[in-house]
Amino acid sequence: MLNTAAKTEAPGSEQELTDGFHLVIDALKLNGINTIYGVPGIPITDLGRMMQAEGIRVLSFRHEQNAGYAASIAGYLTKKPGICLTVSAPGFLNGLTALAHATTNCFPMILISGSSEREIVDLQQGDYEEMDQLAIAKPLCKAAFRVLHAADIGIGVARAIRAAVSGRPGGVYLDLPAKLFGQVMDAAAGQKSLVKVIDAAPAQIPAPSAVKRALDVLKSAKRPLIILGKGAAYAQADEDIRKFVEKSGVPFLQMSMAKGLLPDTHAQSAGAARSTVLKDADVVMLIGARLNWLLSHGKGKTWGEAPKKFIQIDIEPKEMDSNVEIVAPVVGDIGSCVSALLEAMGGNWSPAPADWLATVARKRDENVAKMAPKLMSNASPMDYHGALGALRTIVKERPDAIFVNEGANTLDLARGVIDMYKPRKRLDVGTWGVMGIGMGYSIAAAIETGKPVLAVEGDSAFGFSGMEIETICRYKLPICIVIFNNDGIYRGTDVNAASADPATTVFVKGSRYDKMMEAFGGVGINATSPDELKRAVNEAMDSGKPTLINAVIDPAAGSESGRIGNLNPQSVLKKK
Ligand SMILES: Cc1ncc(C[n+]2csc(CCOP(=O)(O)OP(=O)(O)O)c2C)c(N)n1
Ligand SMILES: [Mg+2]
Repeated sequence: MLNTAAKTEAPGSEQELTDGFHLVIDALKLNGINTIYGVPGIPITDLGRMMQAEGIRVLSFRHEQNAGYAASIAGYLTKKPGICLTVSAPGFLNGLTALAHATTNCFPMILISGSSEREIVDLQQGDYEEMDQLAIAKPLCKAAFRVLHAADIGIGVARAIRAAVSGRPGGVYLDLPAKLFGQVMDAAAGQKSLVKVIDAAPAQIPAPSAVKRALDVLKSAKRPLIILGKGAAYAQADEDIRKFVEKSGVPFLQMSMAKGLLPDTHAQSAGAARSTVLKDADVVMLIGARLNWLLSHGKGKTWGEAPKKFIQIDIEPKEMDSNVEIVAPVVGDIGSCVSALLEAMGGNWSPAPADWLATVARKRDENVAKMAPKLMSNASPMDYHGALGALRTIVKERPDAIFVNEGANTLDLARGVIDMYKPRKRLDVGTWGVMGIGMGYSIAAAIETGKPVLAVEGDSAFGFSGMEIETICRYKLPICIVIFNNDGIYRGTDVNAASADPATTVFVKGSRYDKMMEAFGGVGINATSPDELKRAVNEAMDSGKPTLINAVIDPAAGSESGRIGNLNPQSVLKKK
């Protein structure tokens, strides 16, 4: 039953009452929100308890940032806002990084935070966990709201949901002061105040003229390229996107989290010929992908000398011309746009020139063949390619599993080596290249999809959210964590010549992260060769038991900053 109101004896009459706690719960349930990620404490401990009692799944984390990352990826996977629930000031701030991350990555998420007494906070009189949270959240998210009256909870929750998922999705902050939860009102009036959000993310249909313009440009191309971004994966328009790409006959690149939207092994995939297609293409169609740093802003060396025309499909009009001229902007939601493109192509569309596709395929096959022997190495200590070769086979055999990935070399090399076969199976550091998403993403992926999770983590990356292995063991989630342990950040070989302190990028040599897992009743394994690693991962995936595998990687194997070392500023002064 939705209405959680309680019968209360009011003097003289029996009146049914409800309060802020129950109205928040009812408002969320009415809108189909049934999972919360958070950390309890004043003023939201009882809210969490009551939510659980009312059948909402409440996952209690060890740090709000990880709960926030979990909520953000839950939003990406489900197209419903992921909810993170935090306490005031420090809990709120811990969750805020994830809220900003959700906004940057266009994931729908709502950070609901308890807050302290407005009257005291606003006079800066030093309340318990005093902070003007609404003001701080505002610049970091898509929208921010505060509810002061129980009768407004329904509207507040509805606005937060709609703001998070409509248009370009993003993070929303909802501030709920402590006093609100205890406010009492008539239950029937409370019930009436709730709002069910109808059509939370309305379709945004592109203009037919924009669709025609885009197809005209595509038709004129000699060497076209399609780039699929995570916006395309988010749209869940998988079938239409596949049909469109296949009908067009155009080679495609998939951005990191779009990998698997079409199988990476697809005949038109240009994944292993990235530098060739970026340089040589004459028309580039971006679908749910932004021309940000991840695509070198659409200009410069990466994009070569050949003049290019860009077609861009995005829900956000402001995205157009952000870095280069877009000759054919198509604004609308990806699902509507792709279906309109398909329809407008008609029955006799001539596919892209076959010689271009053949050139791309040749280059791709050459590069794949070059890489193959490296992936078969069974050397110990392992290098990245040997270890990834083993994991690549496992992912191929288990295409439904979710693959979570963070680190520097661990991320960049895994992205290149591990083929994905189904949409939304690869979850990683996203637009910011942020470390710390690993355990939060893994937990939410397991909870939201019910599928097994394989998390491949650099030893540094893992450290940002490592304490959540207790959470994983507590909820008995089918998550297998593989730590690529090379004794540090990028490499474990740096030396500090100036003092006895270790170099800034190195960790304790020979650490055994597997022992941490055992402390919480999970399975811990130390793997020193690709064969051992393969056996251990397969066993973990078969058993579904929380497992952590410490994969010992040669500390000298990595390179500075993985594949993006060029972004490091250089000192012009001579080294001392
Ligand atoms: C929140 C955050 N802090 C710091 C960084 C800088 N950073 C980039 S990669 C990385 C760790 C790389 O080491 P590891 O995860 O062990 O991967 P490896 O290259 O050793 O395989 C760090 C600290 C970041 N991206 N995000
Ligand atoms: Mg490392």
